[in-house]
Amino acid sequence: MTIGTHDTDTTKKDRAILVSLVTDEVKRSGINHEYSVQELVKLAETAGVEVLSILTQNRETRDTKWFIGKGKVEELRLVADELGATTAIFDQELSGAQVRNLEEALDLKIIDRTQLILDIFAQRASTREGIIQVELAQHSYLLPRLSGHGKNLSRLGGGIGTRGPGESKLETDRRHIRGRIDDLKRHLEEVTRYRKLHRERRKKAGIIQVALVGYTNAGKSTLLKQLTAADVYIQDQLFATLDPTSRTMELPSGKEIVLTDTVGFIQNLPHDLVAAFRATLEEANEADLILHVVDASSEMRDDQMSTVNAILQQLGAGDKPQLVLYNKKDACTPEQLQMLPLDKKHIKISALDESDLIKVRELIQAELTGDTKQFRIPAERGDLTSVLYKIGDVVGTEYDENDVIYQVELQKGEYKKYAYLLEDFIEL
Ligand SMILES: Nc1nc2c(ncn2[C@@H]2O[C@H](COP(=O)(O)OP(=O)(O)OP(=O)(O)O)[C@@H](O)[C@H]2O)c(=O)[nH]1
Ligand SMILES: [Mg+2]
Repeated sequence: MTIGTHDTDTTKKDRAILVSLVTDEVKRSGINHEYSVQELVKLAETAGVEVLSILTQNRETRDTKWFIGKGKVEELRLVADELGATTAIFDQELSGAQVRNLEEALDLKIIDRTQLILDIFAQRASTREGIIQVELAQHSYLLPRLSGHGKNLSRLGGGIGTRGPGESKLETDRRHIRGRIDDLKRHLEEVTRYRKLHRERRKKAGIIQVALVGYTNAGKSTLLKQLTAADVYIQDQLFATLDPTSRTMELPSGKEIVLTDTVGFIQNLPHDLVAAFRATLEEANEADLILHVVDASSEMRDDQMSTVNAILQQLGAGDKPQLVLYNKKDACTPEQLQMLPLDKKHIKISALDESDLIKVRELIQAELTGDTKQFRIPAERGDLTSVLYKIGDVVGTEYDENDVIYQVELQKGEYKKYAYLLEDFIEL
């Protein structure tokens, strides 16, 4: 049996059987378990796993010891033997004891949905920040699952990829892992501070920040590439993007803004991951405007949108101005297109259609710029001139005796901040 440690032969693919347990609780929760399993297949493939078969069990509750029923464990063993599986991947989260029991009974590597997602992130992480965040999430996930059964620790840490916390780290005790978590948190704080400084600098310079946010595989990176000619990684796979990428983009007016591509969301995003990726996700939080990119051709469109909105809420970015871009309209059925609730803030596009990109640019501009206002500033209040340049674009100046009349195209957010200084000088 191979264990995903640093010396694993990566050319040997894990061969997995996927297992889904549909309990009454799952049914009540409204989660579409069939779709969830489809997504698990994609996640497994993304992680480089060959999916051999899918086993589903309907059962009132989960089994404390085995998670699935004892009979199903036996069935799993037979199917695994027959197909030559190395791994079983469960669609729900398992307890440490369940993982150990199953591993001992089946001699298979046991992985759950959360661990699979963590593994994908570990394979993808490339920046210092990304690597720290993933390791932190992995350790936070593993810590409560360690219980002194020494020989199992390495397996627990095994994972799919070769970049999980290695065996050597996991053979150490909990105390060591706690220490490592503290270290990682400290590193992360540094990175977060740096990122914050950077953002504040952009903010001070009056640069408007717009974030692309959405379910994984919706087309966020494609849009960034199309709108800014950025050289980014685009793949028909889940979690192609992990680290945020920012590029400047020009609006039709010629004004430049910063557009940021972010990590995709998924239903049941592991809690530890959301916590660890706060620094990254913070980009959405700090944006002046969120572009919510939706795969309009997905059968699960509405569920995916709710997932994204719920996570935005959780991050404290729920009330940010948002434009919804229903993407992949070229791949939609006529019925799907008809169902789209379109208005000024919800438009249908294809990231690959030039004329739609123009629409997106215009929409962003319209959303960011408010009305044009005139201000009459007396000569002795020259100090207010710099404020006028902060609240938007000065598009015209006229002189009238001792006053200067400025025409300003307002930036909504900025104007709000300074309106109190300017109230008395608005020219009606
Ligand atoms: N048909 C069609 N495919 C699209 C469109 N936009 C993006 N795609 C495809 O959708 C897949 C995912 O695109 P990405 O841009 O990587 O998606 P993402 O939202 O960045 O995904 P993650 O980084 O994984 O969260 C790729 O295969 C794209 O080529 C579109 O308008 N129409
Ligand atoms: Mg992407």
